[in-house]
Amino acid sequence: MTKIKTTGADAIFIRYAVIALLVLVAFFASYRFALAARGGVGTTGTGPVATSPVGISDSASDSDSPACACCGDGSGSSTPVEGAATVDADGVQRITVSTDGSYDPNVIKLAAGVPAEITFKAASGCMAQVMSKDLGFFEDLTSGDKTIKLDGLAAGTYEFSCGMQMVFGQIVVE
Ligand SMILES: [Cu+2]
Repeated sequence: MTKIKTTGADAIFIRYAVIALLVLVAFFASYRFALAARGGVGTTGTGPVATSPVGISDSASDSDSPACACCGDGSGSSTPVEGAATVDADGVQRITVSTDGSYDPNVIKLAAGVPAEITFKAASGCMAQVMSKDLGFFEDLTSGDKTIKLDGLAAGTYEFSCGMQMVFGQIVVE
């Protein structure tokens, strides 16, 4: 009788061990699937190429947001803020642009044909550099305010942005 009892107990033990093993296998399978779906680990053969770009762009945007709030919110906070330069007694039109998260103003109005000086306030992080391919400048703002000196411009719209080209502004010459 004792022998039968022990074999019965063994059978139950094996049954539970098999169930536990199946649960573990199912758990790891779903865990791996979740990782692959997120593109975190490209261990599954089917889609490492397809999933990794998603993973990279996800992690890039995730790491960008805390590093520079301007880039994360840049698209949302880029509502046009107009500001016109004032022509000083020396015949130069001047305007100062603040760089706190976005350019303020981000639509800079200049008079055509009048020398201009645009001063960008000191900035760090996302806004650390200001650049314009249209006007051919690239300035570092980490050491302090920088003044861009421009000859009288022809009428038109000139784009500028942060060094990463994520936060934008326009110089509208009329
Ligand atoms: Cu930026």
